[in-house]
Amino acid sequence: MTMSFNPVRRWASRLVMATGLFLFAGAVMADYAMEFQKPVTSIATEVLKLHNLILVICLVIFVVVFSVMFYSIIMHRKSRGHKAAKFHENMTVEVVWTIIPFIILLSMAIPSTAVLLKMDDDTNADMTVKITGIQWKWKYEYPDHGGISFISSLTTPADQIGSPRFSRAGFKAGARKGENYLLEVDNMLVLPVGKKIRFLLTSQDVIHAWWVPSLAIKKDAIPGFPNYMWTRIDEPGIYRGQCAELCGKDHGFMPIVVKAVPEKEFEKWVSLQKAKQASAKAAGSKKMSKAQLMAKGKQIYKTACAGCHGQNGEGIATFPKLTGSKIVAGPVKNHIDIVLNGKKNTTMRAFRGELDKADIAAVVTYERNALGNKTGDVVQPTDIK
Ligand code: HEC
Ligand SMILES: [Cu+2]
Repeated sequence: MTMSFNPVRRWASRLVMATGLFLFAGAVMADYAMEFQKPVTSIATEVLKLHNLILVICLVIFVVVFSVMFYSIIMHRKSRGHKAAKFHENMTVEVVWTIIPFIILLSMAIPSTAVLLKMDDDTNADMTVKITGIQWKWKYEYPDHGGISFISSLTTPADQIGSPRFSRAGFKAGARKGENYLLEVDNMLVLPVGKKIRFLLTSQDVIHAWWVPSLAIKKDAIPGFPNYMWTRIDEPGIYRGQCAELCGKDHGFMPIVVKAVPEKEFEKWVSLQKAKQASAKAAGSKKMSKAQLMAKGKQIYKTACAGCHGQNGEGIATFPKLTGSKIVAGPVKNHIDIVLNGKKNTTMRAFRGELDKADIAAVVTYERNALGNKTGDVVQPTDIK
């Protein structure tokens, strides 16, 4: 076999390879859909159109500027005998290169401002939903619907997340990743279609951002400061998004899932939620068996506590382990107190607003009788003050 060192042939073969790779990449990318997510609100459609318009304007500028530049460089080069012109203060040129960019900017600014104004107009809403960012989950409240309120947290099993490079204590690597890997939650934000929904957005700890691409809304959730945005969803469906502001260790683990349903279905969901809320309240005054408390407690521990204290109570990084903890082994009163009220100036926050009495009783019972602890104590919802 002879090797060709002819530079022309070498470059030609490189070009063929690059073209092949490019075509191959195109075929692969077809699976990943290069386009934006399908817009399902009028605003999202307008945002997409605006994006396309500005992309085309930029492309035209690119082609025109580079064509003139390359034409001039090649056709008017020195070796052809051309000499650089020397002139100063050419009025015509200066007027032209001021006016053209001005017109281009206007052609972008006018449609952009129109869309921005529409996005900003949250008046005349049919209902309000309050969204609170919490490290690392979302809380949703429906003040217009009997104050329904719930927490929405990630449900992707830990074993899918574990990997040798990204090892989290207690996670086993290697499980096959599901279709909605890291974009699945226990409680979806259920919304009616065709209604103008106003969102009031804030945070309990650090800055988060609520973002669902197919609704084209994204805004910061800032502690101590309310932000507003709105949407009107046209098509029933499930739309997924994520926190879009780096908010700490589990920033990538606080997805958003919106379920848009017809109004009738929404009303049904509302009454179901109200009934659930009422029965949870009633559970606060009922006794539960130890097995019930342990099962409920385990589930709450996994979603609300394991992110810091570890799947098996071993603690993660600077977060303390609960296995053999003095508070867990000590008086029940102090244990309940730290879960209810948190500890000032630490990331151990008050769970008072997030968990109800039965939840707190269950998680405290669980921590005292699992995770390597064995106090034998059973805490009842009625013990939570
Ligand atoms: C964001 C991280 C985080 C989460 C989530 C969290 N904790 Fe904590 N927790 C801490 C930190 C930090 C401390 C240590 C506070 C201190 O300095 O005393 C702590 C301390 C505790 C203690 C006392 C441990 C000891 O020995 O001092 C208990 C009990 C406890 N947490 C229970 C819970 C329960 C129950 C949950 C879930 C409902 C939970 N924690 C969720 C961060 C967290
Ligand atoms: Cu966040």
